[in-house]
Amino acid sequence: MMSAKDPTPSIDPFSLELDLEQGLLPEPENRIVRRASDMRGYYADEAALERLIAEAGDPIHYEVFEVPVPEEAGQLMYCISTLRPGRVGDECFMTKGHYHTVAETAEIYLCLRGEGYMLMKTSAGRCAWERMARGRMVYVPPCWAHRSANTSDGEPLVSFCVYPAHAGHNYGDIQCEGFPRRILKRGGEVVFAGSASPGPAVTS
Ligand code: S6P
Ligand code: ZN
Repeated sequence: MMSAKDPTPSIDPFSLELDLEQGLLPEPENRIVRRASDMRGYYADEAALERLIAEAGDPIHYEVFEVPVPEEAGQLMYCISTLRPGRVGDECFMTKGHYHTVAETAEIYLCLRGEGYMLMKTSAGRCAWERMARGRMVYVPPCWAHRSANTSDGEPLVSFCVYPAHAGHNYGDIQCEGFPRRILKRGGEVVFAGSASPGPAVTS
């Protein structure tokens, strides 16, 4: 553990080569997998999700690949997040979304592949979204919950994410509140629909 008195870092410098075309992290130590069945309660069309689980063999929704660093203040965690394309009803495949447990921690997403949006909200009811596409970076400020959605018709949405290693993930609040908007695709167009899930009204 680093401290001001003992600045000895707990890991040594290192480097690695990312496959920026495919969006691959070499030799990840952790692979977090979220399947359709892990997403119960998140989509508006619950019946469509159940059909997807039953008829498509509970497909993978998204994966997170990590080579973890110590979860201590001062370190930067990094990972690759890969969100598959697809719809539940007309709602685009999305991540669960979370606040950071240490709310005052920001995050950077650098999109490597695909297209989509980063949907963000504060507990005070502000809502925002930013477009994700190869080469675009999204800055998620402290205290903003964040969820990504894949709006493409066949390509994964792949991002390289960096955030303070002690940030932690708070999923419970989003499970209760949802987001004020849902990202749909109708007739080939992306639609930001008001959400029927409980939660604060959109104020911006
Ligand atoms: C971590 C960062 C991402 C997400 C990933 C999956 O702080 O924001 O790595 O973990 O995109 O999303 P979620 O909401 O299921 O953690
Ligand atoms: Zn995060």
